[in-house]
Amino acid sequence: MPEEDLQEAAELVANAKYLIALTGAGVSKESNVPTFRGEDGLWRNYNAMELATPAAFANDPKLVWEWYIWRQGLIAECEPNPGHLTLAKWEETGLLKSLITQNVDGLHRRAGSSNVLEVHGNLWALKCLSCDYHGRLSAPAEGIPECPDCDSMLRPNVVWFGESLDSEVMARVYAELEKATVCLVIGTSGVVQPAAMFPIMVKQRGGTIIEFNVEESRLTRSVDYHIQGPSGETLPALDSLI
Ligand code: BV8
Ligand code: ZN
Repeated sequence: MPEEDLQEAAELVANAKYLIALTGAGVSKESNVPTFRGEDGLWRNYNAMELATPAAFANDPKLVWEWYIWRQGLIAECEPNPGHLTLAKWEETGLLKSLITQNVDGLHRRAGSSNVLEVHGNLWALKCLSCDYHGRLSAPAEGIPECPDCDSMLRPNVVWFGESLDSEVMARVYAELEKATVCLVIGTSGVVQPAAMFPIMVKQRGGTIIEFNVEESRLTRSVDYHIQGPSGETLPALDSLI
């Protein structure tokens, strides 16, 4: 990564009128949370494209719950890394106005970020298939959880493929995209829609995109700066120049 890129990017971040961030699984990689499409990806072992769908759950809720319980057990052992902590610091100092994450691991909040928009839901959140009960696990589920109000089966309150993103969350996301002058794009392959469109919408309004990734993504050709390297190192490195 040429030093001048980082220096220029640091000036853009420090002087941003309205800075937002979009994160994906890569920001949690250094916390030992597997990414979705990497060599250790969740997809390879569990073919999540088949598991993270309403049809898979209807067909075999036990198998889908086993996958989520396995992920809950894994993520319960993970800690936020310096990349999460830097983003939380930038919110604390008023620099970062909002954080839009595709991740369901909850690590941004655990790092201290509070203005977090979880567009794909949260691994610990539950909702009932039959009534409007919503709950939250504090530890990995033990078997298929049942609704305390109507005894129906509960499901993870995450957004599966083919499901719409929560309309209230999306309204807040679009409001942030409207105001953003600089959008950080951290650890995402840019494969999943509509999240992959968010940085493009900022750019179309004249905003600047700064990408932090270990390799090129589907978004790289649209970004203004590509800061190469693990975000657990590159975000603190940029912070040290502010
Ligand atoms: C919807 C929750 C519409 C569940 C997830 C054909 C073409 C285009 C789109 C579609 C299509 N067919 C279907 C669609 C739509 C579909 C979609 O986008 N499919 C893709 C796969 C083709 N999208 C949907 O279905 C969405 N809903 O569109 O609804 C609709 C309209 C009307 C009415 C009804 C419906 C819902 C999508 C949400 C799916 N849910 N997760 C769960 O987690 O169990 S998505 C899942 O992928 C995760 O949330 C994850 O965050 C997300 C995106 O992946 P990434 O975060 O980018 O992770 P990935 O592994 O891919 O990449 C990691 C990156 O990190 C890499 O670039 C790597 O280089 C980098 N990295 C690695 N280490 C580091 C690093 N970077 C920095 N530092 C490091 N150390
Ligand atoms: Zn219920």
